[in-house]
Amino acid sequence: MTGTYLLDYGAGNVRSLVNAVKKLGHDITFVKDPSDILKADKLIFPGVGAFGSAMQNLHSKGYAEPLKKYLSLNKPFMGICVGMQSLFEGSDETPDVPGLGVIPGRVKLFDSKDKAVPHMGWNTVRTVQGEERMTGCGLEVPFVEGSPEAREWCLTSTQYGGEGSGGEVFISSIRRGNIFCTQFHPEKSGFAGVNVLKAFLDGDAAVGAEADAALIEAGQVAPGGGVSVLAPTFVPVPSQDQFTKRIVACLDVRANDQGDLVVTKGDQYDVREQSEGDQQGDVRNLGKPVELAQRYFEEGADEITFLNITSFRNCPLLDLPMLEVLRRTSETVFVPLTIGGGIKDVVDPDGKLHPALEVAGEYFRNGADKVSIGSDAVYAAEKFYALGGRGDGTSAIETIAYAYGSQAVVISVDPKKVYVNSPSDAPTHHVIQPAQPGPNGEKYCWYQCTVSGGREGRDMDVRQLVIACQALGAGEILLNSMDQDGMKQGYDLALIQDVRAAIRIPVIASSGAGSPEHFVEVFEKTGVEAALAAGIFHRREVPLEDVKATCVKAGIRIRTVDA
Ligand code: 1PR
Repeated sequence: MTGTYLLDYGAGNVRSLVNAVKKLGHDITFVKDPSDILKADKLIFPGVGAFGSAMQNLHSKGYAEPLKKYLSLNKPFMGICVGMQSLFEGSDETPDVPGLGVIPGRVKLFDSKDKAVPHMGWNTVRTVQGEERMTGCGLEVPFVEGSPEAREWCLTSTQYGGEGSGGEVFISSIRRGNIFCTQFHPEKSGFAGVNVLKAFLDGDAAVGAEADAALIEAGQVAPGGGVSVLAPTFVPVPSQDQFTKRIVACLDVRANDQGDLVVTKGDQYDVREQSEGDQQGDVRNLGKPVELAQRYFEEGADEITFLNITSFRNCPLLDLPMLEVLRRTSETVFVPLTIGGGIKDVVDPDGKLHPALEVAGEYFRNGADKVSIGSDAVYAAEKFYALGGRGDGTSAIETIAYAYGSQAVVISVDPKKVYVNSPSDAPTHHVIQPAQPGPNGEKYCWYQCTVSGGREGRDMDVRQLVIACQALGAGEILLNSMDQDGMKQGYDLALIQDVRAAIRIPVIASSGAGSPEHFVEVFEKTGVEAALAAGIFHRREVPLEDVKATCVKAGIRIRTVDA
């Protein structure tokens, strides 16, 4: 059968792409056999995950040679993220695994000296003539260093980091003949990104002109993943860093006492209504997960996070409600989706054990772009220190990062303040001076990590946790605060500053937002890459648009909503 084919090797979230293609009124057939590749009129290769595992899969499934043949015939091809990177000669992400070698040059990791790496977020692409065409949002972006011949492939470039030594310019899209690739994921880049995809699908055989036009139209677009591409010498015009701060909407999800899946929200993690006497209050019900996610997408959320907050119970692999939430959300929401809660080894009722990697894979295949690990990250960090500061390759962080890339692994941290009179009262922990003294006048505190949704404190401080998680391969930290959660008094700036300074991976500030000014404050005072809120959005107390407008007014670079 001819038509448009999707080259999927079984890793990562291709559901969102298929949903976007269908929404645009096109059919798409999955490549099931190597011979399908040459039958395609148009081929989309949405590489997801890490470079090494992508290449290994291409070879083991027998797709590499037919793909090279297809490309040599100059048939319409769209590569996305790792689908673009695989065309190069190799990647620093997995240095010993060669790429297809169609494009000269290698994919290199960003330098993290002056900026958070991976590149997670929205950014702007410029044509080589210097026009700004759109904002691309990276789930993660590495960069490609090219030879002079690779210059001919570069369609757009993007700068990450400031001027001078810290700024790096990478290739954000390429085109040559009918080969068109984007480092970002158009299906995760809002409506503008979907239009880029439309241009490829609607165009006739020569895809280039249509895709170029869509890039010009796009205005603002979104995320890429992987390790991105660069050669600063390609860029004939001065570039400018347009990387934006992200606003994340978070949905804490659980079944209420009637068994309906609802978005709930706690104060300091207590999600039940106040009640009289011994009676347990009802679980707060703030709406339906899919509907709320849709609303936040339309209002301009840069990412949406779902947390299954009753995951401390053992959930069988097919935790159907959350999978269904993802499946349905990814039909209409085209920004990155994160799912957290229960990313750990799970045991089915029949006793069958499923490793965390398998659990995560199930979520990725159902529409998640990232998974967020809470309790299991604390246990992995404990093991890391017990082994003298190294992993043994078996933790959820390590296995998922290896298969899907570090950009797909978020660590959700649930810290609680422990006040002390003097640093010597907590000799094994990193102690700071909080803005306000403790209830008994204590001048110091440390932040204790908890597991099981804050139910159990562990002998580990936040700094120890995030350093270990970064070393194990995590790509981002979602930093909650049990003390600030739901209080609407602003983020815990001392905690966030401390974590931001300790690691180089991106940090999402969470817990306590009560006004648009709190977002400005956390961006200005801590330098975090993203800020998350829940309660104020669910209760419509602060519209997302107001948050963005206030940030823009304060001179903070923010993605404006695309139409
Ligand atoms: O341990 O890997 O199974 O993950 C469990 C996940 O569920 C963790 O990410 C943990 O943070 C989350 N969780 C568990 N119990 C609760 C609870 O509230 N009872 N939610 C919970 C944590 C915190 C934030 C919240 C922000 C912003 N929620 O995600 O959305 O604090 O709120 P605000 O803007 O209203 O202040 P595992």
